[in-house]
Amino acid sequence: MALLWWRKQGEAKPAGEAQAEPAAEQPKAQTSVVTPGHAGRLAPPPPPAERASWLARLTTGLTRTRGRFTDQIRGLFGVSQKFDPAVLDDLEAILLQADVGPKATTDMVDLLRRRAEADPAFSSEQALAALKEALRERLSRNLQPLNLDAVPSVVLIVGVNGVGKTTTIAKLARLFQAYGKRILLVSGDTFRAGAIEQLTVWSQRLGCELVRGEAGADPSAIVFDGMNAARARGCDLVMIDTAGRLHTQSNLMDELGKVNRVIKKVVPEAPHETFLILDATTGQNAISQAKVFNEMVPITGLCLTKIDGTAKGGVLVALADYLEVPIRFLGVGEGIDDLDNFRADEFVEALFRMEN
Ligand SMILES: Nc1nc2c(ncn2[C@@H]2O[C@H](COP(=O)(O)OP(=O)(O)O)[C@@H](O)[C@H]2O)c(=O)[nH]1
Ligand SMILES: [Mg+2]
Repeated sequence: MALLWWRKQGEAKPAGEAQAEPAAEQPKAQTSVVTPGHAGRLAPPPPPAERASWLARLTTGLTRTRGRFTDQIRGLFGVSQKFDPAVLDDLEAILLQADVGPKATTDMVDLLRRRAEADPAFSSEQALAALKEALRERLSRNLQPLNLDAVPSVVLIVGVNGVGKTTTIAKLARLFQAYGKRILLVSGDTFRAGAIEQLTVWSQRLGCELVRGEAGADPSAIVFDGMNAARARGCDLVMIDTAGRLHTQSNLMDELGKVNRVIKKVVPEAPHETFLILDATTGQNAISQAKVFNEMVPITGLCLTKIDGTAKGGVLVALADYLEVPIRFLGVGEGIDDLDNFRADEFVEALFRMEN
């Protein structure tokens, strides 16, 4: 299978404009490069073609959403062979409960009503197929190839506290390693005690290089050193962890802007991708988080974590509707292999699967 998420050769995005940096922002920090050890290292990642168990994991991860969403929909459409428009009120309630959002809900209910009006023989089976198709279409709206062909490519990871940023970095590193990428991690979360150690442990287990600094240090200084180290060492991919922050914490939000500018100082067209990590259990609130973060750093993709912990997997539809960035990756558990690319058709298939 083609690498869905590498931008194809010759499709390079126009480089972003580099911003002039005031001298006062020239960062300095005590950083260290930690090279990977061997003790306790994970076995090499399986080649992508062998990650076939993903559909099963995704299906299991969506169990709670299926319980509240898919099974109820199936119930509605299973009553009679001929589609009965009377079920549309219930369908509307189910879609809203699953956090699909008012826009997609209205559109999909209207679509089924029109189809039923136009065709007296419109069946429940056809209605279910039309609903699945509408979901697929909405979910794949913003899809575009990943912009990670440059060497080094830089991925900035942002999001509020506890959504799974650091864990997602580890999972992504594992996934990219399977494609043969040499990865350097940068511990830009100097705010929360234990964050540096958490990333250090992952870097050792994965066998990735790591640039880290002291707790409380200026994150942009560490990022600056990390960017230079990646260039000097010929790494393919730099992934930058950041502290969790809320939109109310204006100093931390400003810090994110500064980190972004420092990245550009070393590689003007970077970060090539900025992923906002969203906890799927947050539901509709994820949309406002995305809007706020996007004002500080342009978000290029979304990673949804904790799909396994939510009955509101429908929020992906709302995210695809209200935001113009693609959903990139899904996390379905705490394990290192519990993450993969988001693919709309696969997601809908897993959502409507009868059994695991
Ligand atoms: N169930 C589940 N837990 C997750 C997932 N991703 C992350 N977590 C857990 O969420 C918690 C916070 O993760 P962490 O990466 O430290 O969040 P951060 O503060 O954003 O860096 C940890 O206990 C993770 O194991 C996921 O996809 N599913
Ligand atoms: Mg973290």
